[in-house]
Amino acid sequence: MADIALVTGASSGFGAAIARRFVGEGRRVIAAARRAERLAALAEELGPALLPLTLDVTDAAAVSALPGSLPQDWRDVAILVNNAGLALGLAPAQSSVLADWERMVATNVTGLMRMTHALLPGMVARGRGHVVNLGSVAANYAYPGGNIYGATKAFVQQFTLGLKADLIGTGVRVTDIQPGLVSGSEFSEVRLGAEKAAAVYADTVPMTAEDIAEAVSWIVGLPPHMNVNRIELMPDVQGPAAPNVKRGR
Ligand code: NDP
Ligand code: 8X3
Repeated sequence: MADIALVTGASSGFGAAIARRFVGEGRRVIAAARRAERLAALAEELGPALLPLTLDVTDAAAVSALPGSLPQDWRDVAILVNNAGLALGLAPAQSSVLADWERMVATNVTGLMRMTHALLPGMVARGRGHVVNLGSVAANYAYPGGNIYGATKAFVQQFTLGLKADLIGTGVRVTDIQPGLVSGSEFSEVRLGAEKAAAVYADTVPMTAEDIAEAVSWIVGLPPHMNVNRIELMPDVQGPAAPNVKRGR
């Protein structure tokens, strides 16, 4: 029987690219997100190897009921890709909207935590599995306006490493993928609105959602004794910046 992967945030960007890649490689994919019509289109495109699942990762009851609410022959999830996530705005902390901060934490931190809590016991019981978390370079390099978004991705990094410590010898692997500039998703539109989003990628060659899917595919396809703990990915046009210095007053 083909491996079953559950990919959150599969209605767009990385998640949709990962779902396509996995199905192309012979896996069965549970594609989860809130926008049912997007998932239906993906199911139409990819056929019976894809099960669309309307799910809000911030809905605690829906997530905890998840393992038992999947169709019987879709329950043995071998790969969980915790990809659903977002950034909202680039305002400095002192003028940020608290509701935006709370939504980032609810999705990127609490949602990822709950999904992992729901699906990890089954993986350990079956003696195999892989939790792939979508972190970000924002966990490693603070930049102006990155405040809470970067902090949520720092959580993802530390939680991944904590899981690694707990999962030694269980047959369950765990990875934090930390991309930098990537186009081909709605990330910047969600963060900044459509008009400003275009400027983020203007006159650059960013990575693409398919590049991220390729990295995920490589990581989960490695021999079972190999675990990529974390991996940082940037396009060649990007690099970490030196700390800002304000001159004059
Ligand atoms: P997109 O905005 O294209 O995709 C985000 C996905 O998350 C959508 O499918 C959205 O679906 C889903 N989502 C958002 N909130 C929820 C929720 N509450 N419940 C379920 N699904 C939700 O962005 P990307 O593909 O670029 O981002 C994917 C991940 O990669 C994110 O975690 C992001 O932080 C991270 N990342 C992105 C980078 C980039 O430059 N693009 C770089 C580094 C990391 P729906 O609205 O239908 O629910
Ligand atoms: C998205 C990459 O640099 O905008 O996680 O934080 S960045």
